[in-house]
Amino acid sequence: MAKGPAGSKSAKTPQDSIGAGGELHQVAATAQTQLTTNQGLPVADDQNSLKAGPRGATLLEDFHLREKITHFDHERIPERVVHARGYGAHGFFQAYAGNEELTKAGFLCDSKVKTPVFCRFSTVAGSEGSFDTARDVRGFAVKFYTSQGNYDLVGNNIPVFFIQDAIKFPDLIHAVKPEPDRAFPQAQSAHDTFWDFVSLTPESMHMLTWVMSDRAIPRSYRMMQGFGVNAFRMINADGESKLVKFHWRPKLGTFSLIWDEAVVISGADPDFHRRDLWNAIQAGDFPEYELSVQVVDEDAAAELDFDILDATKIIPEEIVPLRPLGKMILNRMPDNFFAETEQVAFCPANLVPGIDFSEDPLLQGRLFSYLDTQLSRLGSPNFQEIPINAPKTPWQNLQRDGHMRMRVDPSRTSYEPNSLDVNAPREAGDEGFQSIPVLSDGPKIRQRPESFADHYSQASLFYRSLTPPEQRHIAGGFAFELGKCAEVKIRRRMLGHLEHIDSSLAAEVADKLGMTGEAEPITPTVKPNHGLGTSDALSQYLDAPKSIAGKKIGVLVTDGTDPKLVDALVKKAAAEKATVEIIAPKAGGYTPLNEDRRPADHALEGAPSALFDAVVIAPSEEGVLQILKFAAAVDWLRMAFAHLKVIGHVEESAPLFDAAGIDPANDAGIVKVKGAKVGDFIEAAKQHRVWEREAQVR
Ligand code: HDE
Repeated sequence: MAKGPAGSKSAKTPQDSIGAGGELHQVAATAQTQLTTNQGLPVADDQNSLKAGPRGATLLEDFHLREKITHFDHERIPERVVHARGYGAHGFFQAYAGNEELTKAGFLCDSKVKTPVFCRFSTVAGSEGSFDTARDVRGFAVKFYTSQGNYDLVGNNIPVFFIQDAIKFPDLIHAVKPEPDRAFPQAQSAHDTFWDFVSLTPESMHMLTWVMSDRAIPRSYRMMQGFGVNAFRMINADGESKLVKFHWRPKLGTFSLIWDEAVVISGADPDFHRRDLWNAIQAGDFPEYELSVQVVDEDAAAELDFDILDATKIIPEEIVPLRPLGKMILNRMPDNFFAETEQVAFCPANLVPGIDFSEDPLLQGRLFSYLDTQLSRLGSPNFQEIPINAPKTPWQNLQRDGHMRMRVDPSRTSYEPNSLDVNAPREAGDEGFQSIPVLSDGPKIRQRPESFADHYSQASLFYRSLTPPEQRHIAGGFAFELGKCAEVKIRRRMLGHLEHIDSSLAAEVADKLGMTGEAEPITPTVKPNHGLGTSDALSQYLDAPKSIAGKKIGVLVTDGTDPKLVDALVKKAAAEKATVEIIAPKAGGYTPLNEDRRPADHALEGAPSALFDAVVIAPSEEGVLQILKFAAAVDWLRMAFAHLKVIGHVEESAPLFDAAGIDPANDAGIVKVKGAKVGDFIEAAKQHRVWEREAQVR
C-alpha cells in the first residue's frame, strides 16, 4: 500500500468532530493514506489527465479529472456581507463562583465546568481578502457550546453602534462598502458615501468618535476589549430579571497601533492580526479575556439620563461598575480555516435559559438577520449540522430534509403531537427556554422614542475622558478621513457636528483640513450636555499596564553584531513574556562577532520597524556602514522614531542616526544598550509609546 507523507494528519470526518456515531461518514482506516476519489476509489495517477495518446485530446471519460475540477470550481461560498475578514480560535470559558443570584444560565453558574468556545474576530467593511489593520470596528463573536445548547455573544470592540434602529443597517453598510459605480475604496470608511450618510445621521456621532480613535486600529486581537453593545437581560432561578451590558477585558491590556504605522503594516503584512494570534497560540501564550456585565435594575434603568435600549449609548462605569462573571482562554487554532472559521455561523438569537433579549430595536433586527444571512452564505437550513455550528449537546426536533441533510432520522413521525413514536422528542416544559413576560403594550407605530434623541453628549464625554495623545489621534482620524472626501459640503457638515461634540476638537480638525470657519451650522434636536464629567475607563492609556507581555521586539543586526546582546535581549524579553525577532540585511542570516552563522527571522527589506512594538538597532561598526546604503535601513529607524517606539541602540549605530537626522541624546525613549546590558531598554519599552515625542513628528 502506498504511504502518505510522513507526519500527515488523518482527515477528520464531520462525525468524528461532533463525536456522534457516524459510521456512514467514516473513511476506512486502511484507506486513509491512499488518495481516493470522493466515492472512495483509490486513484492510481493524480498527475496526468486521461488522454487519447500522450499528445492527444483529453477524454470526457476522465471522471477523476472532472470530479476534482468540479469540486474546485465550487470551492468558494459567498463571503459574509459584513465582517467578511476574520480569524478565529478555540478555547474555553470558566465562570467564577457566585453568579447564581444574577442568572440561572448553567455555564455561568458552575465554576468547575470549562465550557468549550469558538471565538471569531473580524473587521467589518473589508472583503475577505482585505488587510487586517484597516481603520474599522472589530467583531468579537463568541460561541459557547454549553450543556444547554449553544449561546452566542456576538459583539464588537467598540461599546456603541452607528445607528439606533436595524432598518438603517443596509444603508449604513451600503455607504461604507466600496462605492457601487467604481468598486473602490476597499476596507475604508475614508470616502464620500460613508461620510455623506453618517453626516446626515446624527445618531452616529458617538460611534464615529470611537471609530476615529485608536480603538479602531487595535495592536492585536489579544489586546482588544469586547462589548455586547445591545442591552440584554439575565434571569435567575427565582425568575428575577435585570438588564445587563456585556464586556470582555483582555488580560494583556488594551493597546493600539498608530495610524501611520497601521498604513505601513497593511502593505508589509496584510495578515498582521492573524499572524499575531496564530503565533501566540502556537507558542502556548494563550490569550485571556475576562467577561463582565454591568447590571441595572429595570426600575433604575428608567432613572438613567439616556435610554438603555439605545445602542448609541454606554453606561459609564462610574455609574454602574463591571461585575466579573468568568474568563475565556483561547488555546487552539482551528485545524482547517474554511471548515471552522469560515463556516461558523453566529446568531445573537442563540440563547440559553437565564439570558434574554431587551427591546433594543437594533438587537431586535439582528435577531432576524443572522439566521437569514446564513441561508444565502452557507446555502442550506441545515448549516447547524456543520461541526463548528453543531451543539455539543444532543439536539433533536421534527425539522427534516433540505440541502445537505447529514443526519439520518429513522422515525416514521416528523410531526407533533404524535402517538405513533413513543421516542419522539417532546416539549421540555419548565426545563425549556421561556421568554420572560416583559410587558409590551403600545400603538403599532414607526417612531423613534424621544429618549433616543441626544446624539452628542456621550460623544463629548468620550472625547473629554481621553489622554491628550488619544484626543490628538481622534482629530487626526477625522482630518484624514474627511480629507479623503472630495465633496466639500460633506466636510463642512461634519465640522458642524463636531462643534457639538467639542469645540476644540472641531477647531483642530478644521485647522488640519485648512477649513477654519467653514463649518455648516447644525441644529441638534436636544442640546448637548457637556457637563457629564469624565470617565477614566474610556481611556486606553490612563491606566494601561506597564508591560511588554505579548509584544514583539525587533532587533536590527548585521554581520559582526555582538551575540551577547542578542542573547540577553531574548532572555530578558522571555522573562517578560515578550518575543524577539531578528532582522538582518539578508534572509539567510548573519554572522555575529566570533561566532558561526545564525538565522534571521526577516530580511530588512521585508520587515519595516512598523511590525514591532519596540526596536533595537544593533549593527557592528562595519555592518552599519554597509546598511547605510539602503533606504530600508534609514527608514527602519526613522519610522520607529515617528511611530513613537522605544529604541535601543548600540554605540556603533551612530552613523545610522546621523543619516536619519535623529539625535539619540535628545529623547527619553532612545536607550543605550551594550553587551548583556539591556535592562534599561526593556524597562523603557514597557511604556508602549513615547507620547512626549509626538509633537516633534506629527
Ligand atoms: Fe452584525 N451581522 N448586524 N452586528 N455582526 C453579521 O451575520 C447585523 C451589529 C457582528 O464572526 C451578519 O453571519 C444587523 C452590532 C459580528 O461571523 C449579519 C445589524 C454588532 C458579526 C449581521 C448588525 C454586530 C456580525 C453578517 C443592525 C455588535 C460577525 C454575517 C441591526 C454588537 C460574526 C453573519 C462572525 C455579522 C447583521 C449590527 C456584531 C448580516 C442587521 C450592533 C461580530 O447577519
